[in-house]
Amino acid sequence: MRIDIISCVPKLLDSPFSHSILQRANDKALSEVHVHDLRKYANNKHNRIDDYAYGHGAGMVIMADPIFNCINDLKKERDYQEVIYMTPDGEVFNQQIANHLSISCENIIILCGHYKGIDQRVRDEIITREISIGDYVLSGGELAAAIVADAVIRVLPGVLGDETSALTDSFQDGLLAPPVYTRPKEWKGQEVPDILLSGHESKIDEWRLEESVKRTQLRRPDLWDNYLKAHPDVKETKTKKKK
Ligand code: 6GU
Repeated sequence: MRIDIISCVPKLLDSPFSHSILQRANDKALSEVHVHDLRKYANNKHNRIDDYAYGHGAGMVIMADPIFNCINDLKKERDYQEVIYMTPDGEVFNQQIANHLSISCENIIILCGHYKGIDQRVRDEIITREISIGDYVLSGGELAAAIVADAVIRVLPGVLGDETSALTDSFQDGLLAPPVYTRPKEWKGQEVPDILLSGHESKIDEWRLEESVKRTQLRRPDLWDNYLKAHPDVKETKTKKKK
């Protein structure tokens, strides 16, 4: 998968893709991330890409032309399945969206907003999808774009060493992940749960599911509600067990 990120502060994106899993995905040629400086597409000699908003009070807005020119140049080279605009008023990002993008896209453009946003006409004309990472406002879309790219790349087949490890992430089955332990067996008087040392695989899986359920019920009743709707069979056994 290829991800092209367009930004007016490209330096903000130097580091996230040069370490750990994302670096490895890049080294294994499973993903490539290219960052483009929007200022290079300014159509004036002062390199200006923003201007005052029409109407009063709204602040600076990124102009349509630099964005259009940059995306057009990219589209001349290859087809893009999605042109995503990162914006706090977009659809809230989640694991399902990450999985979907990962499965269905070969090439993606991610456009980062800044200031008061981008000219609405670009959104209407070129953008295929608008994504937010949550209900709070960041100074720009760069960190949000890095988050989306990370979540999408890590679920590409072959990126994680152990193929099953993305499947056991929190959210993949609609539940939070269970607790995990490593050595030492006893730490500050706290023991690792016996079941994990038993070697009894099916019992361990059962314990993990129970812990996932408990954690989800306690911390994310909204997720638990959705889980029950998707698994009508679970409702009975779990509510019986709780009694
Ligand atoms: Cl995508 N951009 C900005 N600027 N703020 C955000 C966001 C995006 N998602 C949540 N807050």
